[in-house]
Amino acid sequence: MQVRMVATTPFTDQKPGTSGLRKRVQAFRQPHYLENFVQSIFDTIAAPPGAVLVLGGDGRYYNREAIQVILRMAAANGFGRVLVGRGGILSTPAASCVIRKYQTYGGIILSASHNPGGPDGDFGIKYNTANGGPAPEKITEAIYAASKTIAQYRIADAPDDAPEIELDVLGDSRLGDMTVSVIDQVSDYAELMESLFDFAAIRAMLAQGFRIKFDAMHAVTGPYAREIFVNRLGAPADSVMNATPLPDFGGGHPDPNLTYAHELVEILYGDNAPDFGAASDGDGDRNMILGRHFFVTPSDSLAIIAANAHRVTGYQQGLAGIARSMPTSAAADRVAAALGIPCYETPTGWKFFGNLMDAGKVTLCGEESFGTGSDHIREKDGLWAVLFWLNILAARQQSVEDIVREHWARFGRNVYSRHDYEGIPSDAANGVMKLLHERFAELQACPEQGRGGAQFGRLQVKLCDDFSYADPVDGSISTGQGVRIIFTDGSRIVFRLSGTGTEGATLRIYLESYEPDVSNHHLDAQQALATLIGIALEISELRKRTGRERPTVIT
Ligand code: G16
Repeated sequence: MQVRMVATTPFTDQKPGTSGLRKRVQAFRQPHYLENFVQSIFDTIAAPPGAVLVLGGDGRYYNREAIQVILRMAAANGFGRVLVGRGGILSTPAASCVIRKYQTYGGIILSASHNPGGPDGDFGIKYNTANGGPAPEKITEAIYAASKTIAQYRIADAPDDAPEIELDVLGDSRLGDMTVSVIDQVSDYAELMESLFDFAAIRAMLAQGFRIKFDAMHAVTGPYAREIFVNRLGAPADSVMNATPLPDFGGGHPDPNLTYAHELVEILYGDNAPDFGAASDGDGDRNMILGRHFFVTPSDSLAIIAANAHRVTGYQQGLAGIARSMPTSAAADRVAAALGIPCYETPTGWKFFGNLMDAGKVTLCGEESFGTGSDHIREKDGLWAVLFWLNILAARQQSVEDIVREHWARFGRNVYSRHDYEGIPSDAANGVMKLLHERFAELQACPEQGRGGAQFGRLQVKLCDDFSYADPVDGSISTGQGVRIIFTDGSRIVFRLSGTGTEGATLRIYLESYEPDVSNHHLDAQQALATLIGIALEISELRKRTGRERPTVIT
């Protein structure tokens, strides 16, 4: 094997965002762009010679080419073995599962998650550590620092007789001193799921005529969903829709929410709707849960999963604690309080949950951005959440809607919505965030001047800040994680700029109020939150500054 040292110059824009480096495919296709970032990862993690790496992606456009490059770079950088999902495919949760099961040094996951794919779409790359989870900020910052000073990268030349490494046939092949092991991308993950949930009870429920529809959105979960729902649980084949992964996701936007998963939503809200619907995203870590004519917000889903965990095989020993990202509603906090377990509030990004899970402080984690998971792996897990719900449904023999309404009746309802303004000019978005910071003083109470917090009708501001987090395990501090405006009755508005977009800026507004009164639980969230929505628009001058009249996506 011939190893080449290739001279290169740094790119200035390789700063990982909320979840790895995400850019347009064209950006990754620039000469040296991918190689620079991969070498920056390898230089940062300094794996010992012979270390084992996991490699796979969500199958989006450019996945295969990138895998060929990364394999040759891994060989040149002294890795002993790389476990690659067949066809270069591994869902994000499956990659986490494989890293943990085979105790590898870490893994590289190729995905831009829910962002559209194709030649004009997005690509992404992230590094996961030996615990199976996304690299924490201190590592992603070090990777970024390395990318700013990189001068060369190492890559093995492909042999003339085998320019492409075979990815479609299970088994081992050699690349210089390194072994490339192509593994089944589904089986380890499916086995793990079977160990956590009562498959017999779910199978019996399906056999009795309980109908499900899972939308794989032409993304990575198709083969996983077929194996689990159809082959192992006996659901009819048409229970899984859009099950063939496509490099451009069929031209769709593989984000499981009410806007982008509209095909599924129409089925679940139509005549003769199935009992249960769910969807997952590009790389299989997100989930959306639907009942017949009913949508479960991700924040409620986390709370309901927590409140029902004792009914589910793998969680009967109890929960150590729960963690949720700051913008996620406090519904889970109420369940944690009732269970007498701690609830942690972290910044947005699954990477912040890793330490808590590794330290045994939490069992369940969740985010409003359609992410739910547990300490079975270190990524959020779309199919896991779907199976958790199916296990609860099999145990309770009630409809999704009845389970949610009973939950609200017991704990009260944290009415919740998120409004996204996508693709707005960065200057306008930054201007809104700056204005909000400038308004902290006028919005907050000032006891010296004998002034209370600003009053908006019956709502009075109690606190405004930019959220910061001190990790209780390693003490690291993360600042600037979202502007919070909290009112005296516990209602709140959060403003945040997304860290996963690739075009302009996406401004997210998170809205939450608490409604203990059952007679108001039937209200539509937008109706119930109308006052808060008005306040958010007024304080931020969002319409004036962005020229947008309404959000791009409401969830
Ligand atoms: C990623 C992160 C999540 C985060 C989400 C949205 O999800 O893993 O933790 O909540 O992005 O982040 P933002 O609001 O910054 O866009 P995924 O599914 O894209 O990997």
